[in-house]
Amino acid sequence: MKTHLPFLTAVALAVAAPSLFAADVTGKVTLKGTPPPEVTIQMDATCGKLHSAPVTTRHYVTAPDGGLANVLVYVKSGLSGKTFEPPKETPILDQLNCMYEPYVMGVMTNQKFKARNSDSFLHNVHPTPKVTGNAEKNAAQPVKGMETEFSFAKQEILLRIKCDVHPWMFTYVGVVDHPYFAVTGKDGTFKIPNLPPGKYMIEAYHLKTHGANPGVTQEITVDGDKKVDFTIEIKGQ
Ligand SMILES: [Cu+2]
Repeated sequence: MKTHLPFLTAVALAVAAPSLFAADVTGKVTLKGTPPPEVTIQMDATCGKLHSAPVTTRHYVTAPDGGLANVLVYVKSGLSGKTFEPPKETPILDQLNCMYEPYVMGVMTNQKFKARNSDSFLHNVHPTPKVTGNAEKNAAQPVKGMETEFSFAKQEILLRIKCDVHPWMFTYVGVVDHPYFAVTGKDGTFKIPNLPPGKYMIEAYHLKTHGANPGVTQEITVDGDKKVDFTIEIKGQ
């Protein structure tokens, strides 16, 4: 029996002190209510011929069960006083067939990301921030494969980027002043990894639903992996 004691001690410690370990916060955002129909985009001839079917706006991208894509889920409060280094990864914001991909993405403040032109004609990448300290920029990309690096210093939810050549091309970047954020996928799920133990307010923000208002929030205590689901309701219908 003696030989089992170290193992049991280790188990007891792990159970007694779960708060020593960072945890994953996962969940799903579900849309309640029927979204208005998307609008068909009227592309010019050059762009139109790249698509075999009509392309629409992406205001409410939902799964059959109501899972809502393109929601920025992030820690709204609970991290104050802490500073974080921006992640080394440089996410790609692509321009392909006259559409931005992805439609919503997240980066940390001062994290570099690259806008790329994957089309064989001119796009320009034109961020139009509203938060003081985030600079408006404009990068013409006349050649296929061109990449331009961007980063923004201040938190902004969400920062709009447009293409001036193609007036339907918009994309939105959640600039968050820490690394604990995620954007929901096509099924509405998200994962915020490695959140340190603590008490947090988590916000789920959806551009078309919330606009200038805050998203929906929940308070959670992270002392191990946590599941937190959100419902976003379309009002006024
Ligand atoms: Cu364009």
